[in-house]
Amino acid sequence: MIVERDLRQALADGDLRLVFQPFMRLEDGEPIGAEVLLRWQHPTEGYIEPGLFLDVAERSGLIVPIGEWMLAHACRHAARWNEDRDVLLSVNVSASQLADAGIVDAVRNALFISGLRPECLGLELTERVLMGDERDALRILTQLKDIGVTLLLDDFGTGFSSLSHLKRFPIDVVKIDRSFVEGLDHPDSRGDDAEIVAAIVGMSRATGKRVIPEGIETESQVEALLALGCDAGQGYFFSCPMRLRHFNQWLAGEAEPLHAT
Ligand code: G
Ligand code: MN
Repeated sequence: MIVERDLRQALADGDLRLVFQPFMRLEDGEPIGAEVLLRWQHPTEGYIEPGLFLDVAERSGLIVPIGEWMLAHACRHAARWNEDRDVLLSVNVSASQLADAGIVDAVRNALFISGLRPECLGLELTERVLMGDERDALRILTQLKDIGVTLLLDDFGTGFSSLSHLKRFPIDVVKIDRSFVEGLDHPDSRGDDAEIVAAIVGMSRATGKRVIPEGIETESQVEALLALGCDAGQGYFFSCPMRLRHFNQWLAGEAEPLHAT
């Protein structure tokens, strides 16, 4: 069982790692950004899935220092990539991070120290994160938006009040949940999923938001998404999350992306 003490130690010992999964332009497969994900390389237990420790991190409050560490490192890498190209690097933000007003200072500090342009830092929020006290969430998101960062709504379409979230919060990018992308491959459900994706794209466009469908696994999904008016996307079809070195080499055109073996 994972306990708080182990996780605290992991943070101190540098056993938490960042991996990077690209966002691609669908038309030509050019990288336009990446999502940063967390991994724990345990010295004796081996690799531990984030699903197994994020809960402990949330409940113990350790997610706050872990989140600050992620922000600082992510911004430092993104600042370097942005010397050559425009890359959006997005970090997932959990409910307790958003409830902690310290996130505004953490974002400001990470941007200041790295020199990264604010719009190149993305913060991904799930609809679950926005539930709780909506007025508090709105206040903090407004402060973050004032700094100039990009706000992404993650797993869109799976939450309870998706449309009201789009209306209420200053969202820049809608990440279409992979459950809608999956069906684009299957003739049986294709009709429904294609209509739903088309509706999300239309609504997002009309309200000035970009869309990034997630969980793209096949070329025919890419084609379907292009036909539905999506210009960007993310998923194993392009690459699994890559370690920093690999990601750097891939960005420089010196390595292939990572595909599941
Ligand atoms: O909730 P969020 O969208 O942040 O989830 C990110 C997770 O989704 C990561 O663990 C990542 O490995 C996984 N993921 C990324 N691309 C794909 C994909 O194409 N298919 C599936 N099934 N999972 C994916
Ligand atoms: Mn995400």
